[in-house]
Amino acid sequence: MSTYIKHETAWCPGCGNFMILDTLKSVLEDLDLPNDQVLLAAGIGQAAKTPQYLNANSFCGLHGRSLPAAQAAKMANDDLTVIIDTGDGDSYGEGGNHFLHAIRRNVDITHFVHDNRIYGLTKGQISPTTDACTEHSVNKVCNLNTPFNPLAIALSAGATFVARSFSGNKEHLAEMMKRAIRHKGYALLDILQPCVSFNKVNTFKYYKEHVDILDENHPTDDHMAALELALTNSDRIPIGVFYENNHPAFAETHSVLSAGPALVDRETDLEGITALMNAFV
Ligand SMILES: Cc1ncc(C[n+]2csc(CCOP(=O)(O)OP(=O)(O)O)c2C)c(N)n1
Ligand code: SF4
Ligand SMILES: [Mg+2]
Repeated sequence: MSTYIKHETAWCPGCGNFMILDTLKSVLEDLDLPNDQVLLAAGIGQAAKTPQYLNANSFCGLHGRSLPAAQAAKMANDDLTVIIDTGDGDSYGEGGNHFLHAIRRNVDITHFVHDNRIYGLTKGQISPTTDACTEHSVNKVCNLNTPFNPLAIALSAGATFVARSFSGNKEHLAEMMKRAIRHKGYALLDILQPCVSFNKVNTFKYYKEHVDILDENHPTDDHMAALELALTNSDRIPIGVFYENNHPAFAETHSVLSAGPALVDRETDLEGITALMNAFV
């Protein structure tokens, strides 16, 4: 029996989050990851509830602040599989600054963004990825902000794995999740997720009609090709792995982290720490 037990959820019937939760659960089982060796981190929002519905270690932090905690956990315990599973507002809005700098640091963590292009929990305010000139429940005028392009921004900041998937295609989503988790370094998977209650523009039907699976000849090692693809102004939405490289992850290049076992398994020099603390009294 699965150890990743599913609990009762508080999402609207038909929400894209259900498929993401189900897919994540089966991916963790398929990868044979023991649930005590998985950390799911999130901030606040509908998407950010996901870790609470799975039986694994979890961290729920302030809005947008799960990335630093997730990186710290991975640095302390390299045996953990660390997955940030949260929303577009949490990741690109409130957590935008952490997003940029987590990419640059390239700690071996996986970042799943449930991108419903809206603030769902707070009832439909525009998010960084809301389409330009669209109107929503509490935003009754055309959105005048230029939409944030998470894939292009991640690529420009030097992300070592960048991909997109769609919650309406379970097989594709599972494959992308597995590749992102297996990647050694920071991996971004932006997941297109309909919010049936507050985003009446980017619906299941809309995505079914606009999403294209990336051609298998797309060169995933070509940074400029990935950037060009991410910046292409078209109503077609490619999904798949845009880019991946094998640059060493943070722990491999850091002299202390690479020098021995995980920090949590090392002897603690209590006397040295006490002396250091006392120096500040
Ligand atoms: C600092 C701060 N600002 C704003 C809020 C209010 N707030 C809570 S959830 C949320 C929206 C989250 O949006 P997103 O991450 O896209 O998640 P969704 O609900 O759409 O899944 C906002 C604005 C907050 N809790 N803290
Ligand atoms: S408000 Fe939107 S994102 Fe939140 S549970 Fe309902 S459909 Fe899903
Ligand atoms: Mg959202």
